[in-house]
Amino acid sequence: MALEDEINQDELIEGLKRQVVSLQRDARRKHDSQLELVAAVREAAYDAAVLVGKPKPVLKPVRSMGKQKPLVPLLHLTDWQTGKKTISYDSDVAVRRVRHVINTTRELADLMRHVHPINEIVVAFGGDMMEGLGVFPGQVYEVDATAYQQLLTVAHLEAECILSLLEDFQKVTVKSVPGNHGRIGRKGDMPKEDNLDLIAYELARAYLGEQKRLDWQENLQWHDHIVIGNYKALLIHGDEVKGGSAGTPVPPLQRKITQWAAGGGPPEEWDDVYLGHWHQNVVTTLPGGGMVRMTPSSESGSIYASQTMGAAGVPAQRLMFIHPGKGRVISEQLIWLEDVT
Ligand SMILES: [Mn+2]
Repeated sequence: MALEDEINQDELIEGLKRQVVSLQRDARRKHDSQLELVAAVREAAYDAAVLVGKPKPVLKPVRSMGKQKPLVPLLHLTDWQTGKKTISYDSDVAVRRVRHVINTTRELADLMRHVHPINEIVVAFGGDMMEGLGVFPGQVYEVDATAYQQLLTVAHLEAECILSLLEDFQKVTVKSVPGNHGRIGRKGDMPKEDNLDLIAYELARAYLGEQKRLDWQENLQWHDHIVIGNYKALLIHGDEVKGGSAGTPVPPLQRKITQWAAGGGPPEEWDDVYLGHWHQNVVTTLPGGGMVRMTPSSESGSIYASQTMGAAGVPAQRLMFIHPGKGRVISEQLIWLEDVT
């Protein structure tokens, strides 16, 4: 056999081998296609949320913008409860809903840019970004991931949100507070600082690598302070407010925040308050004119919410546009999520 033929023969054999492997793979796939498809989709969703290596600094965006006064979006991301499993929610749905919020925010900011310069954004992480484990008895039956998995998914997702926003905004500022679901063990077992939310924020900051246009300071307190020009607001998780009745926490919420405003609260100056925790959309005005905005969760189908509050909240996150000169919100919207499944 000529050398040329031998090579061709070898190639042929190699080609056939590859084909056999591929056919075997196909056969196996068809065999449990249903199961494999489900597994593949789950894996893809997780993989996509996982960053590989340290990201390079994101390139500074260049945008043409309108001539009116500049605006700053304030995006309130809260109560993702990642890891919670209900009839319409699980870890994968959480990832898809969060991505939808980020994409919608980028689109809305682009629309506003026709009229107003928008160079920066403030992100407020409100806590309970993961469901946790052992927060209440029997919780282990209502999750699809261990605390370790939840922690990694959330930290990657938070980092991904910031990287995505850095593509569109010259400056990204992040404020963050822990929630009650990040608690490790039963209430009072461990110091407040031992909280999965706080660990995820720290991991996310580490994943982000060197991003010069990002300002995200560690905050171990139960409140954080949002300052956008003349606009000042308080960010809390919301479990500080106790004693809601008949499905609404509004009376105790108003009472507590009015007490804080009278000097019993955090020492910083603030007009508005942002909170989550209650998985409801509530906007209420304080006697002094400040606005309290309670943002829904991205979760849906909660039996607990149905039973205790008489309403399984409709999932959403909240986006405000702040006029830094006037020091107030000039427009806001809920980004509804029930169609993102
Ligand atoms: Mn909570």
